[in-house]
Order: sequence, then structure tokens, then C-alpha cells
Amino acid sequence: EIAQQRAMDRTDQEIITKTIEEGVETAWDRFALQQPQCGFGQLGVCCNNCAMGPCRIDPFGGKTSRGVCGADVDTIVARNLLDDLCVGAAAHSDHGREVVEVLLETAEGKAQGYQITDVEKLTVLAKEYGIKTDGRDPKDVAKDLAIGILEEFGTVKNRLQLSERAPEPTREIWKKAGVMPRSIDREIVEAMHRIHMGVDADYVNILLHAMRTSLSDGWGGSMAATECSDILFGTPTPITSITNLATLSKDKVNIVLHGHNPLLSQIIVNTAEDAELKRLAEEKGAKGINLVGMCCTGNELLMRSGIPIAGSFLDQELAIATGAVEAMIVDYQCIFPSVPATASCYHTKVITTSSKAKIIGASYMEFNPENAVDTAKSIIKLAIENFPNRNPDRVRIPERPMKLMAGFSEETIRKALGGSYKALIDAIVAGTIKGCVGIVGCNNPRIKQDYGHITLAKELIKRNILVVETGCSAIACGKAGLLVPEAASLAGEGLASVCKLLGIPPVLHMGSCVDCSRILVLAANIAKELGVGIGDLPIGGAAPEWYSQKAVSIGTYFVSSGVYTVLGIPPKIFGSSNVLNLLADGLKGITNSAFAVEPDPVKAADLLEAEINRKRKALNI
Ligand code: BF8
Repeated sequence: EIAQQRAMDRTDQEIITKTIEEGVETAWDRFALQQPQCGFGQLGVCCNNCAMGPCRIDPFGGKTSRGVCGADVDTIVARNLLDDLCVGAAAHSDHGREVVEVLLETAEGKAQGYQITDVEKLTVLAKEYGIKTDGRDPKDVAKDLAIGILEEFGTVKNRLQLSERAPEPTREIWKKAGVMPRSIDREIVEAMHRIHMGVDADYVNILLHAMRTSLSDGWGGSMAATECSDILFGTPTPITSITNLATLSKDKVNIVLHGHNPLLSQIIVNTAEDAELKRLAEEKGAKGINLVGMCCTGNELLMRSGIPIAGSFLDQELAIATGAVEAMIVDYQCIFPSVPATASCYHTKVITTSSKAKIIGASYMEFNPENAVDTAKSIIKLAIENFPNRNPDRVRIPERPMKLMAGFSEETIRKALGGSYKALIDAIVAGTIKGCVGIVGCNNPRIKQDYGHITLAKELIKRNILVVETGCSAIACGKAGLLVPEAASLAGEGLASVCKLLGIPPVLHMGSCVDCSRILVLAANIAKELGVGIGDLPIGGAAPEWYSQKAVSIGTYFVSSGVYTVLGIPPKIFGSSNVLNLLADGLKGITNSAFAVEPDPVKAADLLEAEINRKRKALNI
């Protein structure tokens, strides 16, 4: 059955079947139509940077060993990789910038519906930035902090304050390798400069800058997004909710909040409580308003407000195909440009809200922090008014949502362990828990949806390796029932005993993709307690189903920070053995970590376990 080949989840399969029956096109169909995909592109040997090209290098060593400009295969492959990475870093960091800007506007009293929610976190950050807090109004502190963080984006100070959270031995490595990030925008702009024809032609030099650019994302733009979102909306604490397509309601107005930035989606969540809107929904024949999240903005809402999450990247079309979605509200990133076309098969309205991300066929309702609540109200009203257009004959909503637990911020994990990582370190030293792996990233139609995430997570917990997750990976494991304390029964004895003691799942949901910065802080704080670098810890990373340029940046800042990382989808670097060898092997001598590529998640678990054992041995445990 096609649906079973495409996705693991029962509710996804049900709706995939519906799309096939109704002739509604999805990413899987478009993926099939694109076969065979360009082999040159897949190897990374095609350069389309300038008007002398496009050029492609013959991977079999024929005559075309250089582009028209003379670039060889190493230069082209490395440059293409840096290009992807800096796009991803830009996406995370520009999202981060918007959050910091709203923090500033909130402090100045210019933003509607926002407040300083987590004063404790504000104080912690202010201290890091050398801002006085004693006896000061939190708004004044927030103003100074927001300006301090905005300066991280591009200044003359050439020093990224947040990156100083990394342990000293890790920072020493960055210093020696010359990859210490200087500022967020600067690294991205410099990356683009280096990619221009006739600038950087040394693949090692290009890749070192790729590392620096990724660090300015993980320890800069993404971290700023996470920290300032926490200050505005609260630092997540454990919370339970539900997931999969069964979170859609048969009799309420369904609004899907899709995209990445919580700035609008969280205001929609807060505004949907409005009595007038509820009354309007009833007037239109609905029993209320049902908000569900999708992708990373869904993760943000789940982590802080327990809003049900309907699905991940490959679920965006399926949610619409239930025929039960009144409105899909998007900001940016990971939104299929064809979503309005899918929506046109049903009554669903797609609403774009960012001037950076308009889509033809969608309704555009510009979101600005100055009138966020008013905009949120108008959007919700539009969805409610669309409810009578729902055609009951076209609706199919799967049964039985899956329970999950989320909200594991670094602060929450630390507090649950008694204020320090001593208990976790003791468990690791004793071998009760062998180590920890962060599984992150997307879905990709190249692989059965969620298969890589679920299989890898199950394999690791069975081997007493604690799993932390973000992004679509966390949603995949949520749908599979791995994010509940009862899933401890699937873990090895040691890990299961710790989970039972603390009442936590063996797979911890740490948030959205920018919240991979929470994983960095977690690793940094454990390393600091042990007095070692991140590269010395028995930990690993994995992106079994990644697709996006953002994932290239995440994987690279993981590796650059010392975290061995296994990719389930091959990056477009196989055309250059030099680039491949450097990333898979050469880096080990610099960061004590490297990339590996392994599409089979069981074998990926073997690789990660071997790496964890290697690091345990080096630590004499
Ligand atoms: O930032 S995991 S498919 S939704 S890129 Fe996109 Fe990938 Fe999902 Fe979130 Ni992240």
C-alpha cells in the first residue's frame, strides 16, 4: 500500500490514502515526478553562481575538471555547502532578530499583547551582558538587554557574548582553529562574499568559515531566538498534550499554526480565549475554536502552552486534506509554496503574515508587533467565518490522538535533577546511562516519514542512551508514543530506572529547531561541571531525515562544538573526496568530532554508541 510506504503514522497513512483517492497532489507525488533527480546536483559538483556558467564537473574524471572560471571540484563542492549553510544560519538568525526586536518594543511599551514573562531568565542574561539589574524595572533591564543582543548581529566588538557560554576547552579549540564567531550577520555576509567568483578557492579555508558561520547561528542567532522567546513567553516546563492529525476537531473551528516564530502564533493562542470570538464561533455553528500547531511554531506553542501539535513538515498538506481546516496561518520557513494550491481543493484559507514570505494564492494579513492582538483577532475571525464553508462530505478526521509530554528546557532538566548535573553525571559514570544523543531535523520524502527518527530513538534508548529532541524529530517520536513516561518500558534497564525515578520519558522534547541551542547549553553546562570540553562528553547528534539548509547549519555547529553527528540523508558533498574526508575524518583532529552519513538508523545507532564508548573510555569511565 502506497500510504504505508510513505509514512509510519496511522493517522498520516489514513489521510495519505484520502489524498490519493481525491487526486490531491502532495510532496510525495512531486518527489516521484522529479525522478531521476540531477546526479551532478546531488554530488554538489554543479556551480550556478555566475553568468559564465552553469558549469559542472565530471565526477568520473573526464575533461571538465574545472568550471569556466577555473574552480575545481573541491572549491565548487565546498562553496555550495557554505552557500546552503549560510542560508540556514540566516533563516535561524533573522527569526532570532525579530524576537529580540519585539523584546525591545515590549520594553519600550510599543508592542501590543507582549510582556516580560520570565524575569528570572531576563536577570540571568542581563548579568551575562554586564547589565545592572538590582532594583531596576524589568522593562529597563530588558531594553538594555535587547540592545545588547541586537549588537551581536553586527558590530565592531567582534565578540559574540552568548558564545562565551561554551566551556573554555571548547572555546580554546575555536580560537586555535580560527573559527571563533565574531558576530551573527558578519559571518553570513562574509560567507556570501567568499562564495562570489574569484574569492575563496581553498576548500579548507571555505569549510573553516562554514564552521564559524554555523557557530554564529547556534551560539548566536538561534540562541538569541530561544532566550528572548523565553523571556517574552516563559521558559518551558513539563507539560502534557496530544499529537497527530486526530488533534483536529470535528465540530470546532480548526486553525493550524504553521511556521517558526512564536511572535504571532503565541499571540493568536492568547487571543483565542476572547469571549467575543468564542461567541462568534458558536454563532457560525461551531462548538468553539481548536488551535493546533505544525512544525516548529507548533513546537513553540506545545512547549509553553500545551497546544496540541497536528504534525510535522510532511503533514502540512495532510492537515488540509482532512477537509476540516478553516485556516492555516503561516509566518515563514518550511511552508510549501504550493500550500494555497492544496487548500484550493478544500475550503481552507491560507494566511501569510510576514512581508518576507508571501505566497500567491494566499491571503496576506501583515503582522506587526504594534497591533499584534488586533491582527490575531482579524485572523481568527476570518477562520471562524470560513467554518460554514466546510463540506462535511469531504471531511475525514482520524481517531485517537497520541499523548505526549514536552517542555524540557535546559533549566527544567537541571531543576528536575536537583539544581545541578551531578546526578546525571553520576548515572553516566556508573553506566546506568551510557550517554546522550540529540536527534534533530526534518522529514524528507526520500525516506518513509518518521521511520529514521523513531527507529533511531528506539535503538538508542534500548541501549541506555538518553535521547533529547527538537523540531520535526520530536514530533515524529511524539506521534509514535515515545514522549510519555510509560515509554520507559522500551528503554534499557538503567535508563528506564532513571526515567521512572524522575517520571520523565526516555526521549525528551526540548523544543523547536532554534532550540537546538538548548542542547548546546545543556552540553556546555554538563561539560563545565566536569571541567572538560563538549568534545570530551559521551554524546552525539543525528539528523536522520533532514532536508533543509537550516539543518546543514545545525549539524555543522554540533560538530564544530564537538558533537559527533550522523546524517541519515547524504549531504551534497560526495563529488569531492577532499571535502568528504575533511568532514568525516580530518575534523576529528581539530574538534574531536566529525560527520558520518548512515541512512540505516540501526547502523546509525551503532555508530553513535561506538562514539559514546570511545569518549567514555577517554574519560576513564
Ligand atoms: O526548523 S525540523 S522541516 S519545521 S527545518 Fe522545517 Fe526541518 Fe521541521 Fe522547523 Ni527545522
